[in-house]
Amino acid sequence: PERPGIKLKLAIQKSGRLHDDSMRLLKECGIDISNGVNKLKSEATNFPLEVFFLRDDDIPQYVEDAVADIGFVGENVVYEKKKKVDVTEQLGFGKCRLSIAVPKGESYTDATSLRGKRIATSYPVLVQDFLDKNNVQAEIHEISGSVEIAPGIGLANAICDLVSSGSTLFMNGLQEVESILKSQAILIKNQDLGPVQQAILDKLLFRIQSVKKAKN
Ligand code: PRT
Ligand code: ZN
Repeated sequence: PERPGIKLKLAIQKSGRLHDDSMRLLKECGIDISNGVNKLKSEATNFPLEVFFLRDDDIPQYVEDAVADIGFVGENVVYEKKKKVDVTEQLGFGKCRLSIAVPKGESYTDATSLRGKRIATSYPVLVQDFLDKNNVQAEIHEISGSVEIAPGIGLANAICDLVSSGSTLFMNGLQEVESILKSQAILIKNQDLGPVQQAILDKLLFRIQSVKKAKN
């Protein structure tokens, strides 16, 4: 029941690692976005879609609050924020892992090696979950960026951060010892999506699945 005037509102990252792949996916779905630079909002010219450009950290909240109907965002952000949204589809880009790392040469056998240690991270919720699951008590020190320098400046004994190639850890004299989450970009949706929005989303999902199939 697609009605003129009603558009699906999609939140994507404004700039950063997921922006280009998010825009590319829409393009591959045959959706043209008139993307003005520095705009907060844009509309598709050939599909009932409105796109909001936001900080990735804010996307789960906007989708929970129905400011956006759906969003493209990393699993790591969704699970850290613990917002009430539905995970609908894995998008196949933005792949990384959230890993514990310790200074090179330091011994690490399993999670119990972290007992009483100080762990620097931007993902306190996910790290606490991991520690709880393993019955380990440790101190979490939350920092928002440049986590990998924390051990070198005496701020922490270990870190937990996203890793893709591993070169950032290597350059900072750290070794990856444990991966606590595998992540990629996913499509999240509001839990009370209206029927018109759901019908548009179904069309979008059909196209996304076709794009993914073509790549395999
Ligand atoms: O401004 P905004 O808040 O929107 O962006 P941001 O700076 O918070 O996020 P951004 O653009 O850095 O990352 C967006 C998303 O990309 C993340 O939430 C992940 O889902 C995904 N992603 C994939 C990554 C990486 N790979 C990644 N390697 N995000 C960050 N990194 C960083 C990591 O933190 C570390 O500093 O890259 C470094 C490690 O990379 P390697 O290749 O050296 O291992
Ligand atoms: Zn962010």
